Amino acid sequence: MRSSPNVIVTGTPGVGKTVHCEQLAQDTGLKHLSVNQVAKDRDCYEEYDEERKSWVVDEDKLLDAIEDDVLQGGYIIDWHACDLFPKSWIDLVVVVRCPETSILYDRLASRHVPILLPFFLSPSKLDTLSPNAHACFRGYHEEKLQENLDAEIFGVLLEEAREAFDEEIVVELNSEKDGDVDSNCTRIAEWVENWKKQHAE
Ligand code: DAT
Repeated sequence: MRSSPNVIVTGTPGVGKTVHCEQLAQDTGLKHLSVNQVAKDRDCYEEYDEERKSWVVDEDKLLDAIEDDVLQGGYIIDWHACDLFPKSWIDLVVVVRCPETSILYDRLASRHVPILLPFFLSPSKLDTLSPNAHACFRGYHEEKLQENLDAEIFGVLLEEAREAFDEEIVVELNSEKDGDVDSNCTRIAEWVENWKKQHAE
């Protein structure tokens, strides 16, 4: 029985998961678990998907890597997917949203192209590419960006969360303007405190 809750913060890339997790970790003392980072550190990749130009995470390996820690409680899990985590591990699922797609577009467009490229292609190498190869990567970047905007418009991550977890533990919070992160984190921190009180022996 854990004495601190586990919270997932999920949502489309660019909605603000990381800024929420970092602030929440400060506000609540829960630990920020970036799944991206764990997958890199613990080599939890299955294969390279040529079409999507990204590495596919080996979910079983990833769950094995974090299970012992997460079962202790007190983690904020930061990832764009949530349906791989067993229901029994999770106490709250926060789906961060950015319904105003022009805001999300600007955030994603301002991300440097190499972030979306295989990580063996460093920014310095990108500068040495021919104009054609550069344009090809930019085209990929645009396609990926549009894919993310569509996912946000259709609420794909919210739907996934509602299918994977009981609806009472799934909350949707907007992160569009300055001040949203603070107010969302205040709400979640209050929820964490209440959870702890209710689960104190
Ligand atoms: P994610 O982890 O979901 O990919 P992020 O936390 O890196 O997203 O945030 C993407 C960018 O958007 C980053 O520059 C911070 C900014 N951002 C997110 N929410 C915001 C808000 N409510 N007000 C202003 N900027 C915000």
